[in-house]
Amino acid sequence: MKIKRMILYKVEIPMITSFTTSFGTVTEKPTVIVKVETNEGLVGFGEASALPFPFYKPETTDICMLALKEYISPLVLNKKFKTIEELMNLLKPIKNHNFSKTGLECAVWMIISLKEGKSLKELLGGTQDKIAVGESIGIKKSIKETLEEIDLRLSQGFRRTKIKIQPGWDIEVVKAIRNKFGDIYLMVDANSAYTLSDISILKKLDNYNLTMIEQPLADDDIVDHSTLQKQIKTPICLDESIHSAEDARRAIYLDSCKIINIKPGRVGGLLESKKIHDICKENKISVWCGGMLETGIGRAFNIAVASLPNFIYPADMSPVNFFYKDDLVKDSFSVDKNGYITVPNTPGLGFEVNEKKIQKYTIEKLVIE
Ligand code: OSB
Ligand code: MG
Repeated sequence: MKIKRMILYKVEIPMITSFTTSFGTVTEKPTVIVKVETNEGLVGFGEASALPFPFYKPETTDICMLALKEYISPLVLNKKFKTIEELMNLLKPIKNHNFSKTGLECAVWMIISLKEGKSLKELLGGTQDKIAVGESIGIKKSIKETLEEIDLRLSQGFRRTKIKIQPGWDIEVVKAIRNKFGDIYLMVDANSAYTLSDISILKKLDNYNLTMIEQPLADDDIVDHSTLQKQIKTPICLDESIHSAEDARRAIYLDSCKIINIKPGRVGGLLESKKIHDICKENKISVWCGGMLETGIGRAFNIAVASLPNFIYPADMSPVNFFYKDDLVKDSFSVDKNGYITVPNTPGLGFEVNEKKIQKYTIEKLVIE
């Protein structure tokens, strides 16, 4: 097949609530929707779910627009390819830009899924019919507010509680959660807020029986994560540090983590996600699916990935309407009363893309042919 045309939509759906982590507060979350049209008349959509600022990863929403237009599209437009492997080989000269690549790659997965009449789950080799879900709870104004949100989510059936931490918002809040809710399934995500000099805080956290601590140290520091993992019993989960299966191999080699958070956007797509999944499985490292506050389009691909067998821990996959006033698919997924999402079995995205909504929330559009 050949890609005849790509349309990039920078879309911004108003948020219901802001989301605060150690790296900053997301109050607006523009995203890039990539529409791909092939010479055979097939159409697919993907999402490049970077943040609007470079505080999580350097690639931002605007950088995705630029990279897709200037660097990615010239390498793929009107070029022949049969498989995702061949598509990604065309993109090999481009370093990083994983969110941008994911936007395109996912749109092509959708097209192949439609063409072959197989669901994304089937194409990927997914084995799980449903995905366990936990909410990722941002840093709040008060401990009281945090406890209230946890209470609500537990009553709604969510399988796991993840809270964001940073120096000054860590031991006390974890302690308050344990005091109120006892031995619930609890984990924390630091988004790189600590260094090895904070070892005394990290050792204190170690006493609270957390399922894992996500990305305590810098995103380029699997060496220090290895040093830290030797000193604490809580499993370290890497998020920001892992951009590829090669990164996963090195982190496993150094014993820098016991768990990996796989986000298709961060690692450059579903194919790379599967490679990370596979190398982790071989090495008895369990994985789970993270999120980038995607719309229903991006989340649909995450759901497909999370159906692979080694996705053991609940996913960061709270419904789109937790964050946004609207969505870009018609009947988005929901979380049932036991905290599970059912994985679609239909070809394509598994959810109907609402192009009217894409147009409604578009703030910038580029047609590339
Ligand atoms: O570290 O997992 C993270 C959102 C934006 C950037 C980084 C992270 C997150 C989340 C939200 O935790 C997860 C979600 O999409 O629900
Ligand atoms: Mg994280």
